Amino acid sequence: LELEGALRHALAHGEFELHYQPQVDVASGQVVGMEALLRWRHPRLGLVQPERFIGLAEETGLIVPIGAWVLRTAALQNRAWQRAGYGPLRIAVNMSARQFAEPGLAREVAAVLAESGLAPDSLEVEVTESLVMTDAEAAIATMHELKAMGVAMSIDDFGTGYSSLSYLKRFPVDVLKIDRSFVHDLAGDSADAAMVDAIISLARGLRLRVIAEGVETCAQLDYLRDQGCDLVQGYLYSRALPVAEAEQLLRAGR
Ligand code: G
Ligand code: G
Ligand code: MN
Ligand code: NA
Repeated sequence: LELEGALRHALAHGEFELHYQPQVDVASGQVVGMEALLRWRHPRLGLVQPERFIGLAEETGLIVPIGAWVLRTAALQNRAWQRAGYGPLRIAVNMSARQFAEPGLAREVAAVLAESGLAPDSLEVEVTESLVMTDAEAAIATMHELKAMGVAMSIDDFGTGYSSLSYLKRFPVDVLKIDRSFVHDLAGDSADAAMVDAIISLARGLRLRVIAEGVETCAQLDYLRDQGCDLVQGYLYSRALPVAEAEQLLRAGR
């Protein structure tokens, strides 16, 4: 209960911030996107990671207004970066099931795009398989609404959820994000390598882009490049950065 009050207070008093993790095109080495990741700048505890509070925010429904803040903040930030000349940049935002199930979500996304002036294809919405499977028909309908607006959709943590391939065929998605658990042991575990190969060829067959998460080593990057992975995200390139540092990185890469 105390944490719930603290979360409400945080939202009302501007204690949330977004950090941005670059997504790098494997072929060109350019930063082509950023994933927005929520942080809570607590006055006493310092920077609190989302694992500590997202669960409660979901349970209490606070994730709905918090998620709305994330969406708007990320869109305005990306538009500001584009205006500053940092090139075409896509911004990826994570969504919780509760937020995605809100009846007004597509309208809210449309309003944020209108306010920010961000092109719809500069926004990517990340959902997990478990989010979609919570109420598949409703989620697929919402995905179609967003798709129709030109917003990109990705499946986060792909391969760890419970959706079947027959469902994947019905998801109007543009991107599969290979979960970092598969990337971690790429060199040492032939089963993980087989999973990664399979996801990449699946993505290619379905004409989807594929992003590998949690890329930490050159060996992992080399492997992924050889397999035809489109984008990588991970500590090898950068952790999630506060705005000023993300901007420095964009400036350096321009
Ligand atoms: O940034 P990383 O640290 O530690 O993120 C941890 C988890 O929190 C990830 O699973 C990520 O998807 C989730 N997360 C981060 N930011 C958001 C957000 O804005 N909304 C939702 N729903 N989840 C988020
Ligand atoms: O939304 P998602 O579940 O993908 O959240 C991304 C999470 O992965 C965040 O917690 C982020 O801090 C973490 N992360 C990002 N890059 C790396 C990495 O290279 N290695 C590891 N172990 N974690 C990472
Ligand atoms: Mn994510
Ligand atoms: Na993930």
